[in-house]
Amino acid sequence: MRNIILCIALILIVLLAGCQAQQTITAPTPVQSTIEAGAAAKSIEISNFAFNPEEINVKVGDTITWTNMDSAMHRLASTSGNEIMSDNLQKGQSYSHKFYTAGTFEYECSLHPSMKGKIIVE
Ligand SMILES: [Cu+2]
Repeated sequence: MRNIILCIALILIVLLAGCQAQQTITAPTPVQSTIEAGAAAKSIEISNFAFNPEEINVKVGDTITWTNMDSAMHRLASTSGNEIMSDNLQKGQSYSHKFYTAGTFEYECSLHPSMKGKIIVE
């Protein structure tokens, strides 16, 4: 009698565990949502003292994130105006900027002015 109760208990545990496992597998994966419809996030890598890509086309409302992959520090600055202006970026640090107006925005690294980049916002 005791064995039967143990058996039933074991079967119940296995069944419950099975149910939970199935729930985990069939749980819907969340759909990645953007805060604003149509707005995109673009990224530019700063590596080997260059912006990669050096020139990029984006749409109004897009956000660009620069990430410094160099051991050297970099600092972004518009070459005219002040649309793009970051703090000093250490290795692994990022700077993001959202573009609200169309136009061509040229920038450089103010610590290494030979590093040039261009953002074309359409
Ligand atoms: Cu630099």
